[in-house]
Amino acid sequence: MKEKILETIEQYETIIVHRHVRPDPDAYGSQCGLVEILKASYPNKRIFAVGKEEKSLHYMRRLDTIEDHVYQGALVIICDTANIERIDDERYKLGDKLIKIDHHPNEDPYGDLLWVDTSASSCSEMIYEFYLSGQDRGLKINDEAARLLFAGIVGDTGRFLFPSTTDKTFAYAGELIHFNFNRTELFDSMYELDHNIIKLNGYILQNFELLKNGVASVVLTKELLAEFEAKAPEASLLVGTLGDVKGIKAWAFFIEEDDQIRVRLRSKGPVINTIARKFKGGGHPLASGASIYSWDEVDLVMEELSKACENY
Ligand SMILES: [Mn+2]
Repeated sequence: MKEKILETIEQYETIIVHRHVRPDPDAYGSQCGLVEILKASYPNKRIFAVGKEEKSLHYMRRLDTIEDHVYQGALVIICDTANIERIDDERYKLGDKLIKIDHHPNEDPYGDLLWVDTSASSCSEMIYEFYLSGQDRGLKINDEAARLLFAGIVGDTGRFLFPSTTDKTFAYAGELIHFNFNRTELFDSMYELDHNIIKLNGYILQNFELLKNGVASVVLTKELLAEFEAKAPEASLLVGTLGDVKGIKAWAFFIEEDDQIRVRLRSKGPVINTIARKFKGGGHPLASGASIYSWDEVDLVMEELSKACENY
């Protein structure tokens, strides 16, 4: 499949790369890492990374703004995005051909060409593998691409902590750090938090509820977020914080936004993306997200989580 994708890329003069909404470092890393690799490899092609910019990810790369007509006859590649509804910028439809490159379960097999590898720690890892496989056909990498892919891998593996981290992940990361970029600066950009967010984390640690069956929950209302001057996406960054609690099996963050309550689900074993799917969401087996629209639904999510933990 990698070869087919490369053959297709060779045939197009314009290539536009998308990723999912509410981007994370792997979404940016795979999207922009691929763009940098293609730009280095094909200086005469027109290659763009598009989507709504996320301010907290400006340190990764700024995105390109393009007109609709650029899509005419273009190849569109979507990175790190399991389903069509999650693609950022629906103009992906305007292109000539569509390629999906992703590491989430392939529930929505969209696109003319698909390369889905659920054993990959991150989509960025797949992009590096794509580069390796195409090296002898002229694919080139540069420091910037290496920095972006490294950030994506670090982001999606929780700094190499998650079980999705394999020997391949370490091997690729080991190769990527030979490129010239400032790793300390990158880690600071990824993990430094404003003091109010650290304090919100303190609140979460003081107030989470852990049930006997290993399920925990945190409720963050709009009022509470306002108290800490925190925005919902910033609060979402703290969801991993409960992973260190002894005895915890799975947990949920309920974060109130203007039009919905975002549900962030994490697990140390029980599969929870099946639960996410019941509440208009999805994701990885041990890390997924969903949406509910009233506080009454919190109990329903918690019941499902309890069931999953008790059956585990
Ligand atoms: Mn990813």
